[in-house]
Parts: sequence; C-alpha cells; structure tokens
Amino acid sequence: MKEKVFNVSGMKCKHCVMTVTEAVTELDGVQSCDVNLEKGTVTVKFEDSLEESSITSAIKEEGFGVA
Ligand SMILES: [Cu+2]
Repeated sequence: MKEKVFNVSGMKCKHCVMTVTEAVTELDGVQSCDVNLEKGTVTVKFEDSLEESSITSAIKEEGFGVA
C-alpha cells in the first residue's frame, strides 16, 4: 500500500471535492481518497499495482491541475 499527497489546483467548492473524490475512488486499487479543499491537497492510499500517473491523469481529466 502506498500513500501520496497530490497538490491539486482548481478545486473551489464541495462539488469539485466530490468530482475529484469520485474520479480517484473509481480507479482500481484505490483504498481511500481524502480531499482538503483549503490546502488544495488530495491524499490517496492505493495498492502498489496502481501507477501514480493513473491517479494524476484521472484528476486532470476532470479539469483540475496536478503539481
Ligand atoms: Cu467546485
């Protein structure tokens, strides 16, 4: 199990939080996804089999930026 904090830009409201949470938790191997709207961070716990880049892509596909 890996844990990584992504810095995500463009999240402005609860709806953005839901969108990001859904996009990330949909991925195979994600155990948890915790979004902090004020800090602009997304903390994800995921299986070793899941590539970090897949998570980044899923977030970007929803129109948000990932540093
Ligand atoms: Cu929003």
